[in-house]
Amino acid sequence: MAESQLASLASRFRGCLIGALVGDCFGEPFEFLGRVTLESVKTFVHHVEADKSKKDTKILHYTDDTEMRLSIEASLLKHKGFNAEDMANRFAKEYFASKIDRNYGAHVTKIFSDWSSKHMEDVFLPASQQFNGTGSYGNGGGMRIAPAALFMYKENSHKLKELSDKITRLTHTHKLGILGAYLQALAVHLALNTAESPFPTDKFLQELTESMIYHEEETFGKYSQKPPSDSLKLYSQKLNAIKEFLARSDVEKKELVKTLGHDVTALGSIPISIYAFLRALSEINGLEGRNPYERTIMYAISLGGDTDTIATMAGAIAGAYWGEEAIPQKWQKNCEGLSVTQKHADNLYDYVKKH
Ligand code: R7I
Ligand code: MG
Ligand code: MG
Repeated sequence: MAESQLASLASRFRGCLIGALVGDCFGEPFEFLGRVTLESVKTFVHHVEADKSKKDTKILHYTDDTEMRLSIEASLLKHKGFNAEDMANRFAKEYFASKIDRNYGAHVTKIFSDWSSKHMEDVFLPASQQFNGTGSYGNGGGMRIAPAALFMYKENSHKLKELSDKITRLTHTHKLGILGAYLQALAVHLALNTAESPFPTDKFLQELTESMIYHEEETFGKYSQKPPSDSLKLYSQKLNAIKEFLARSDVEKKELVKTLGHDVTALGSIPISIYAFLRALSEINGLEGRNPYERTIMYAISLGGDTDTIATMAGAIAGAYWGEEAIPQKWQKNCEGLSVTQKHADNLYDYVKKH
């Protein structure tokens, strides 16, 4: 596909969800491995692509990121919108039914047990009681939120936020967990709605930053625009840092990770996912001959840390812009859950077209 040729909307719906799936499945073997390099990611991808003997090709399993995403899609489609009890039931049912360890976050599974063991009048209650009542700021809200952006394709960002917040609050009630999931949803929504080529990076970052400043002020009150020197505590500050990094050609992984993070928190993983997508719009040393979607996934994983989640979030944004055709067939067919993901993408596209 020529990079200047934009994919159809149906292809972008598929690209977004398959893009997320591939990021999860490819990132999973590297999650919190001590040392991940671009070379080790390339070796892994070559192995997947070699595909010499079908017998040797083990399917790559997805993790919690995808399992929960699939439940969100099924629930939104079934109820033509958000239904808290149904979505919670699906999250818990899939978790307890799975024969594979999907590597869920340490605290979120307690919520599933609470839903299952107690008569829940309020499905939002268990999440709000976690961490002494502040709720989780893990990246579990952001990792699974892409379908909300597809479902809200025609709606404005306020409607998108309403849906994103409701879905996230089922398991994550900390303000940073909720805001982070919305930032990821908005990034996917903007990418999906971008009809310009080349990708308008400055405009995209400006829209994300303005929205974050607005909602951060609403959430935390007015704050100084000057970031604290030791760490960045707000999404808008991290987005400013991304802009500065993109303007430089000499950014080392160490500096990126120190500033943006690559951990299981929402604040420590959603900004670096957005950065990976934007950085991969341009050539990356060592990834010559790879298209921008491939670069996004390989580069995102090479940044280490929470690799399945960072690659799934970066992959959702990249796929929403570049479309399904940008994702190599060999990558797709090695991932567990491809056909159900394709079906959900098509059903969401049909739903959006009719409403
Ligand atoms: O956010 P969550 O669903 O985890 C998602 C991550 C992804 O990387 C997946 O791929 C999977 O591997 O896990 O699960 P939570 O248990 O809600 O949050 C993840 C972790 O973040 C928690 O287990 C805590 O270690 C940490 N954390 C907090 N620590 C202190 N105080 C989240 N919130 C807090 C907090 O308020
Ligand atoms: Mg995971
Ligand atoms: Mg993860």
